[in-house]
Amino acid sequence: MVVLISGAGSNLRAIARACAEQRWPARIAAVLSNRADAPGLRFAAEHSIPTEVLDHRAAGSREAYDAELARRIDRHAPAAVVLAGFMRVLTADFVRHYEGRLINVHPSLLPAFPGLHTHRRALEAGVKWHGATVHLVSPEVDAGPIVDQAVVPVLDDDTEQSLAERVLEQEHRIFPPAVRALLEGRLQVRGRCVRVLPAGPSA
Ligand code: NHR
Ligand code: GAR
Repeated sequence: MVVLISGAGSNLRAIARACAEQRWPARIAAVLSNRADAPGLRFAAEHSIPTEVLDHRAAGSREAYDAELARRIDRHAPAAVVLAGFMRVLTADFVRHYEGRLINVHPSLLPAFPGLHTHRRALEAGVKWHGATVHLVSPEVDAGPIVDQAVVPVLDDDTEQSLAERVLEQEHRIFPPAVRALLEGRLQVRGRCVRVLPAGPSA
């Protein structure tokens, strides 16, 4: 798989750990970031995972950026492309190229709060429950078939940060098994609905 990041890379770490500990028949071929200063790049380098930076500010257009991104990704011929805190909206052409093998973790209970600043918006909306969603990526942002979700309570004294931490913990719990199911061909997609078939017997 190829993992795309923009930031801390804690979901990248969760996937790398599960992949190693559970001996997935897979490996992270490369980590790509649109930001040279993404802390997640250091984790990858420390674990001998090849890294590449492709700065979106150097590209002439979204189409040009995504075309170059796809070129870099396709060199690895990945079975899955994982968005792990990747902060750039991808063009429809890019998404279609990876249809069925492009997966994202989003920090809200979709379809509530697609897009950015989800924790702030959840607090402002006064919701009592919030969470995380793993979904297959479709051209429309944060609207693809839902693979898994996890719920957390919103507490009276929550801040954006305290809520983000509680959600992130759940992302780390649900994202790796979803990526594994995708890699193992255990996602059955019918329209917007995804059935996750059980894992086979493990060693
Ligand atoms: N691309 C498509 N076509 N479909 C999706 O579902 C996508 C996607 C690209 C990224 C992740 C998503 C999230 O989990 C994701 C899903 C960035 C933005 C955004 O508005 C929105 C959603 C997501 C990621 N980014 C700004 C942009 O102009 C830039 C923000 C920044 O650089 O900080 O691209 O929430
Ligand atoms: C995660 O909460 C992820 O859901 C979110 O950014 C964080 C990345 O953390 N993604 C988005 O907001 C995408 N728009 P990480 O770098 O530690 O995995």
